[in-house]
Amino acid sequence: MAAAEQISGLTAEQMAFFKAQGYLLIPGLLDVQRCAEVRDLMWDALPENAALSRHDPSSHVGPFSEFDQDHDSLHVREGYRWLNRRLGVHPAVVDLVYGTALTGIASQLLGDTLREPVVNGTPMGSRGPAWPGGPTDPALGTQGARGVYCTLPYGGKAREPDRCHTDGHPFQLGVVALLDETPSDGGAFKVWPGSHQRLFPTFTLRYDQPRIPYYDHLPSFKGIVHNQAYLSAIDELNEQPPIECWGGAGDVVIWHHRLAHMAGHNYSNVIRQAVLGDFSTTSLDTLRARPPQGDMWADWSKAMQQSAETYSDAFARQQRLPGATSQT
Ligand SMILES: O=C(O)CCC(=O)C(=O)O
Ligand SMILES: [Fe+2]
Repeated sequence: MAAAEQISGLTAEQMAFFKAQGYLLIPGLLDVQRCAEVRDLMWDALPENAALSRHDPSSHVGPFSEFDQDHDSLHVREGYRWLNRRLGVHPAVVDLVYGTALTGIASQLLGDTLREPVVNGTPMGSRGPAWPGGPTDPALGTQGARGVYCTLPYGGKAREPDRCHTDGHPFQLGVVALLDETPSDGGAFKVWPGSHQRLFPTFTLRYDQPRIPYYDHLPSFKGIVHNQAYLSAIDELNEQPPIECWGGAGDVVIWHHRLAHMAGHNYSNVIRQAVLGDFSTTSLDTLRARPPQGDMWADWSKAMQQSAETYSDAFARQQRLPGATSQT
């Protein structure tokens, strides 16, 4: 992709593809030096006596040993996952996600005032999990990116099927930026193309989700409630192959908030290192509980609303879409 094309944001074809498929791979968007800086920060944040050691690749294979594991929601080291959410508000990470390149693209797609990050503000996970033993809510108190999310190599672990999900918190546009070389089958983010169109109308609320309280003595329902239409759609999507967002440092995938996705399984021998972040507009405060009926792009920019969702076969192939044929 020519650098000149990126200066003023996305091309009409990139926007069309995003609209139709719910994701867009943007290779080489971010500064590789910044990526290297964030990799250093990740290693520097480990305790000095950790068994996981940067210069000993044999120590990179998961799961975390009992000695190294930590359930601190700001710096998780559990199983194969190493999530440093504290770094989500570090100036270098905020610069990667909310620097001019991605902010320009988010403005072009969302067409409204973006919520601004707070450098050195409150990171995701500051208020602990969403419910006892549950996941951490990416929106609760978060003033920066979600953080640096790593997946250790699985080593001899048996292969597992791919299983998709959608995120339970309100936002509009997701970003996953690779910090280092991530081979295919190496834990890259995976997306189910077109699933945003299938899933969007199954939600009760346009950006949010009904929540149910967690009670110890009534453990069958925890936090989020999904309806049958959504659950059936997820079952169907799980039968379809995802697109794998492998690549190198500085490569980015942007994705629609209702796109089905997963953290890939890491069958490589290198750690998957990525920054995850969300974009939202200030109008999300009023939009989030509206119903999902009508034009699903009504809240997006005029250019997105008008996009005809057409792109070439060659472009679809660059985006790794199997059996690519142009949509009309
Ligand atoms: O780490 C990843 O690639 C994805 C993680 C994810 O989907 C999530 O935390 O909701
Ligand atoms: Fe997710």
